[in-house]
Amino acid sequence: MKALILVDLQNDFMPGGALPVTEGDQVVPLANKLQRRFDLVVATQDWHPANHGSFAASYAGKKPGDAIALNGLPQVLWPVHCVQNTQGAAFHGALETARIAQVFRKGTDAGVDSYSGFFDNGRRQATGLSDYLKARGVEEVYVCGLATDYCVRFTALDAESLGFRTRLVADACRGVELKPGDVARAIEEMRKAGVQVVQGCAAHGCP
Ligand code: VGL
Ligand code: ZN
Repeated sequence: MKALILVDLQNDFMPGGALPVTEGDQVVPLANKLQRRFDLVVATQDWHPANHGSFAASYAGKKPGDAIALNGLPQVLWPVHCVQNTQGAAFHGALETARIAQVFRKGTDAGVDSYSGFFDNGRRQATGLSDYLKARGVEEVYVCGLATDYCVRFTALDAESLGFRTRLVADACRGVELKPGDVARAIEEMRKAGVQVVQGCAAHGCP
C-alpha cells in the first residue's frame, strides 16, 4: 500500500503569501494529478498559534531570518505565517481536497516548531501520521509540496527513518532557499538517507 503526503500547500507559502515560496503555486496542478494515482492521500497543514515562538514578531528586536534557540532547539525566525483559522493557513484554492483522507496539523505548540509532518522538531510529540499510515498498511510514501528545504525535507527524512519506503516527487516541490543551494543540499541529504528522488511531470504532464 502506498500513500501520497501533500506537505503544507497553504496560501501563506504561495506567491503573495506571508512566507512565499517562489513558484509554490506551480506545484498545485501536479499535486492534483498525483492524487489520482494513490488509494490514500493525506496532507499536512502548518497551524500556528498567533504567538508562535518561530515568529520574529514574537521577540523584540528580531527579524525574519535571525537564528535563536527556542527551548533548547536551534530555530530560524520566520514572518508570521499559517496562523490557525486564517486565510493564510488555508489550502491553496486550486488544491483538490475531496480525496484527502486526513489532514495532520503541526506547529500548534507555541514553544516548539514542527517542520516534519510526523513529529515536532524536538521529536517529543507525534502528530499521529505514522500510526495512521501504519494502521492502513502503508509501506511506501510519496512526499511532495512546500517547502523542499524545510517541511518536505523533514517529513521525508522522518518517513524514511520510520521505515516507510520514501519517494520525493522533486518536481512537485519548491523550496524557500534562504541560502542559495539549500534546495540542492536538502535533496542530497534526503537521497543519502535513502529517499528515492523521482519526477512527476514526465508521467503526468505539467501545464
Ligand atoms: C515551513 C518554515 C516555517 C514549511 C513551515 O512548510 O516548509 N517553513 N514553517
Ligand atoms: Zn511554520
